[in-house]
Amino acid sequence: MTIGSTSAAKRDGAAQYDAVIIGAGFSGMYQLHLLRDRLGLNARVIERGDGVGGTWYWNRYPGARCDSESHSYSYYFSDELLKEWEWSERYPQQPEIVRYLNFVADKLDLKRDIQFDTTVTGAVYDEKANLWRVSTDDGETVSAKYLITAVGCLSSANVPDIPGRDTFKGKWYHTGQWPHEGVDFTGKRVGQIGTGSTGIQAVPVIAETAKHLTVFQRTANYSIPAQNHPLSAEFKAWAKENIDEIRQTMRASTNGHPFLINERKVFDVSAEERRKIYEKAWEVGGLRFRASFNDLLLDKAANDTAADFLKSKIGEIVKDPETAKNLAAIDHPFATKRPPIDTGYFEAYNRDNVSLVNLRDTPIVEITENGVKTTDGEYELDIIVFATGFDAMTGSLLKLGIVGRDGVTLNKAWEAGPRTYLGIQAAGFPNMFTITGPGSPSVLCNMPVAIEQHVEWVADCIETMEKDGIDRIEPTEEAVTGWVDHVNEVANATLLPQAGHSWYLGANVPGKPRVFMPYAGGMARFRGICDEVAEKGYEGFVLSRDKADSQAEAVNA
Ligand code: NA7
Repeated sequence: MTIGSTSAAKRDGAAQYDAVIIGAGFSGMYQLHLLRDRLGLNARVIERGDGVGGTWYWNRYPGARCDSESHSYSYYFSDELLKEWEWSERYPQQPEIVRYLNFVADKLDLKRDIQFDTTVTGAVYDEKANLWRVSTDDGETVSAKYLITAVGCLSSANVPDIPGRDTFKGKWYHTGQWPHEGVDFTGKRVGQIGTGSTGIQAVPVIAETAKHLTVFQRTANYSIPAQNHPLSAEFKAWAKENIDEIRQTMRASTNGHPFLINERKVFDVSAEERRKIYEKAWEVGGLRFRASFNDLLLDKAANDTAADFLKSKIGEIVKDPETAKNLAAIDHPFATKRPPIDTGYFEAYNRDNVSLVNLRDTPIVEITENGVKTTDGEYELDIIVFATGFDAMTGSLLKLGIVGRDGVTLNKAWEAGPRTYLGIQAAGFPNMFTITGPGSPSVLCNMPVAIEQHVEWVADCIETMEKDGIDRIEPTEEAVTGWVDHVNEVANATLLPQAGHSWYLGANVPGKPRVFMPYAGGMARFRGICDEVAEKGYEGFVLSRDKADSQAEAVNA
């Protein structure tokens, strides 16, 4: 087994590591911990930001908060970490999450092996040397046997190329690239484009200080109150005393949350009972609403009952009938796009300083130097907030400049859409692992649960390779094709692909291939499949050793 040294070996003047990990969010940090501290490998993390946090490092917009409940939005690999850390609210705010990740990084002494403020500009597989050559914007190139991309699913900002954007005389910001010093909205006329999870969180907070906030809505969205609150001393104690049980629930659940989806079906109960169930779920709040019945994502008629309930709530909350009508004009089944949860979103439209523009009726024509012009007229603005989401799941990967075997780029290999085996590896890119990549549950799951599973699977795989003297691992084309088919099959068995404009399908980015990217078969099932693949000697992968004449020889074919 290769035992890592504390500093990188130098070959041809360049630092050589066992593993290079790109990104220092939840995934990259844990991957570093396992490779360095469990396997004894020499691993280096390269991170663009000047601190840990990944997605949470960048998403500092007003109201930024996690939609997973805080006691489940933690690393569960260490009881010690769980016992030492204390979350303050049901849903953690962005600064608290960054504090948590710094606590973990310090506790595990991770920062000494993270190179901050450094952007990867290319990662090229050198077949002869069986090394990844990773170049960065500081002009350096390092190499490693293993390349692990831990770049997150939602970290490549999608700033729409609306004509005239650069002529705007005011300031504009994307929520995912928010200035660290914050933005003062006091006395400002603000326009916000986008009403996804981010936009829905931002509206009530921006409205508190802006002179006026105009929300430009393209697709109306469901939202469920988060019912956020400070955590009681009793709850905090309960969470620490029941770590095993919570871990078990999250592992058994479809979406990695600390609650299970109810077994009953929508039409098993009377209309009156259903209404009561939905009312109760509304009061409990958050993503638990989705767990009220087990067929909400399988049966359109069942889904309609939830959709109608949620639309009726908008009508009850929003006083202006025209605004209420536009907010409730939702065109997709409930939860087929990521369902937002909010704190005072619909209520914000009852303020005198908030108004809604329905872009379906009056689309944006251009951005002018003064503001946003729709077919209905010009809205004069001082600040535009783009809450327009991300080039999700593949955007950040494709920006890395990855080149695999025979000079084939990842962009070329994925030009018709991402193709992976288990979301972990792509054919033609030996020893490259993607954490929560397309084809894995990732964004359909409470992310830390998906991340821990992937990171641990990758660490186990690398451990096996090092022990057995394996030089490379790579999936077969057949395994990749089989997995892509399976990902489509399980998605098509649900209503999820019915939201034709969802980022799950890549439909929010012009020109992006429309492929349902996350694995919709459930986290627990996915974990079982991955475990079985490993138990069967990495079925679907080719593991090979170099022979003396440097030709590769498959060892598990
Ligand atoms: P989302 O969910 O992709 O939402 C982006 C929003 O921006 C959505 O309402 C889009 O409308 C809108 N949008 C995007 N481009 C445009 C243009 N060109 N014109 C008008 N409106 C536009 O991103 P979020 O950041 O809110 O959430 C991402 C995830 O982060 C979330 O699901 C959680 O998992 C955490 P559209 O629906 O495309 O018509």
